[in-house]
Amino acid sequence: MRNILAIVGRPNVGKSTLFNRLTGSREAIVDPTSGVTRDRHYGHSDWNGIEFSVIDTGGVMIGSDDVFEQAIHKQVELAIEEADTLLFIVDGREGISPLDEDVAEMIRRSGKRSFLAVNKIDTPNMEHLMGEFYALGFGMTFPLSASNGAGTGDLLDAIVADFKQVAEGSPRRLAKIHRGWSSECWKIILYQCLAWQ
Ligand SMILES: Nc1nc2c(ncn2[C@@H]2O[C@H](COP(=O)(O)OP(=O)(O)OP(=O)(O)O)[C@@H](O)[C@H]2O)c(=O)[nH]1
Ligand SMILES: [Mg+2]
Repeated sequence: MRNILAIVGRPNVGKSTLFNRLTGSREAIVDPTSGVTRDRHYGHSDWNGIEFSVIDTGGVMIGSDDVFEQAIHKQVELAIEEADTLLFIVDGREGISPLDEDVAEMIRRSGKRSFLAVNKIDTPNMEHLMGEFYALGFGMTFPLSASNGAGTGDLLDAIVADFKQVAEGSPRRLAKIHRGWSSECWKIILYQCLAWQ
């Protein structure tokens, strides 16, 4: 089973806030200063009984001369490689920035299943702010408040729809062992049949 979700976006849009909400932790540092998250951050979450891994990434600054920003960019590329689904976060209150367009392009190039969440939509009367973000060309676009949790249900329903469910009561390790066993098992039976003939 893979089920790996990477949260990506430019700095300060609320990636770590969402990561903490999904993983039920305070592991990722949330701060109003940009560029706080530098390394990839791994956590575990589940929604409606479907388990998945979450990767929090640093805010992407494309084409920057700053060595730290270049390092963060590398980390994000690695997270995109590792994940099978990408969650692109933008800041609904600030509108589309050129950096958002760069990140959108990076995600498109990856060819991976992706979702766009317009964050900081804390109240229903802010939903009109969503409008301009459809121009980024993501079919699956959701309003979100990572701070108060609004919108996370619909977003997660869509994200886990393609994730594989681990059978109830069977730990992931068991599922892996079982999968390994079955092919080995068939090989042994085949060899024994051949030996007996
Ligand atoms: N109003 C509002 N503020 C939010 C929301 N989500 C995050 N914030 C605030 O936005 C700021 C940045 O949040 P982070 O979660 O650190 O953002 P990030 O994308 O991880 O930032 P970097 O790690 O620097 O890339 C913090 O001050 C958060 O409290 C939200 O849904 N609504
Ligand atoms: Mg962060």
